[in-house]
Amino acid sequence: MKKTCFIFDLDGVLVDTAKFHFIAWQNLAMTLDIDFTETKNEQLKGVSRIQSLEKILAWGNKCISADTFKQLLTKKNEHYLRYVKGMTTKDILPGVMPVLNFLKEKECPMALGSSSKNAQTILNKIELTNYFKVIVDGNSVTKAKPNPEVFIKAAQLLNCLNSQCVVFEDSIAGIQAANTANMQSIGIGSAEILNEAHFVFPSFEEIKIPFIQSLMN
Ligand code: B16
Ligand code: MG
Repeated sequence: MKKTCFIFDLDGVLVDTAKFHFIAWQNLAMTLDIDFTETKNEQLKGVSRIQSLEKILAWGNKCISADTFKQLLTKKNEHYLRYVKGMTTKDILPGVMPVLNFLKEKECPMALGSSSKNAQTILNKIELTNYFKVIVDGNSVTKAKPNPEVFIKAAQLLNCLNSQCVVFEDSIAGIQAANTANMQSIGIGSAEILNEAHFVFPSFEEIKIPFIQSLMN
């Protein structure tokens, strides 16, 4: 029998970069005179950089040129990367390391499945690159979450059936992507927001090893 494979989202699951994305988008929205709240930010989690800006502009009923669009994307990313620059292993969210170490010890295949084009930079900063046999990020997919491409690609590269994959996600888009791929979805965050997930935990700290064992073949 094949082993269960575990796919981890990055932003908001392994590290709290979701707050940095929020600050950078909020700052950009402010300069465009667009109202941007935490509720709206939920709709950007897991969504690609380009689609995030498209959504913000639509919320503000703004039309801009292709050149300005590109400039704004660069501006947002530069602002975001200023926060990323200072990241260290201390930024790994509580409860993550015990689960990663347990899965590593049991030789369970693990992949990263992130929409971020900065995923590799962040993984290096927090020294987690070596935990993942496979890394699929915003540079290797053509369709962003909620499209399941990122997770399907990760499963293929792990040589694992979709139905044998477990996905940890903090975003509505990511949970939808995992469900569409016929994978088990574990939401990290609010049960109200992530109500489509198969299981939801407020944070990784609440995920105990017996639960992880219950997911394993
Ligand atoms: P970047 P994840 C996603 O990462 C973030 O949740 C989302 O807010 C961000 O817009 C997207 O990555 C693209 O990120 O601008 O760094 O390429 O949660 O899928 O790990
Ligand atoms: Mg995320």
